[in-house]
Amino acid sequence: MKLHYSRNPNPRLAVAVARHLGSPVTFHYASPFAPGQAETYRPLNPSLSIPILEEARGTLWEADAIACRLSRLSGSTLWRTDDEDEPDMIRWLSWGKANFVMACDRVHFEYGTKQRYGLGPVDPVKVEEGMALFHRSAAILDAHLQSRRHLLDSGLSYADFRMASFLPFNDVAGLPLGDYPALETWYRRLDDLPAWRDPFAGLDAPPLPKAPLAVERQNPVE
Ligand SMILES: N[C@@H](CCC(=O)N[C@@H](CS)C(=O)NCC(=O)O)C(=O)O
Repeated sequence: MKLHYSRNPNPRLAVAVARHLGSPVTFHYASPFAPGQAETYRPLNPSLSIPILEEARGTLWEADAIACRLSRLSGSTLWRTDDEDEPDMIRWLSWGKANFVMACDRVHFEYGTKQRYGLGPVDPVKVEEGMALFHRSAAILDAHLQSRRHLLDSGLSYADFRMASFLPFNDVAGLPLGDYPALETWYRRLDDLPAWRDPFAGLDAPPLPKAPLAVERQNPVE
C-alpha cells in the first residue's frame, strides 16, 4: 500500500493516522498540482488532491476514508465501529467539517495556503468570517471538553485527529486557541502523541513554502 502525501493539512492528517496505527504503508511524497504531475495523479484521484491510498484493489482518496480503511485493516478502534460510539464519532466528524475544521481551514487558507503558493492577498472579509465561525464553534468544543479528555467519552478516536487537522498550522493561521482553555488542553494532549507531533519524522518530504505574511505578523515592523 502506498500513501501519497505532502506536508499540507489533509495529507498530514492521513500520515499521522498511518503512523499512529503503525500501518504497513510506504510513504510517497507527492506534488500533484506541480507542473507535469497531473497525468500521474489523475488516474489515482480525478480531483488530484492528496492524500491518496493506493492499493492493489484500487485507490482511495479523502483523509477520512483513508483513516477508516487503515484503522479497520489494523483492527484498531481509532475509527469506532461499535453501536455506541460510531454514531458519536460521525457526529463530531460531520459537525467539525461544517464548523470548527471549516473555520480553521478558512483562516489558514488566507494566511497559509494563499501566501505559500502565491494565490493572492489575504482577504480580510474571509478572515473575519472564518474567525467568527472559529469563536462560535470553539466555544461549543470548549464546553464539551471541560469534563472530557477527548471528544468521545470512551477515549481517543479519529474524531480528535480530524477536529485538530488544521491546528498544527496555527503558527501561520494565528487562531486564538488560548481563549478556550479546555480546547487548548485537549490539543496539547493530542500533540503529546509522537505520531501527531511529528508525523513526517524520517520521511523525505521537502518543507512547505514559507507563508511570508505570517513571518511579518510574528515579527511586526514598527
Ligand atoms: N477533502 C480532502 C481534501 C484534500 C486536500 O485539500 N488536499 C490538499 C492539501 S490540504 C492538496 O491536495 N494539496 C496539494 C498538495 O499538498 O500538494 C481530504 O479530506 O482529503
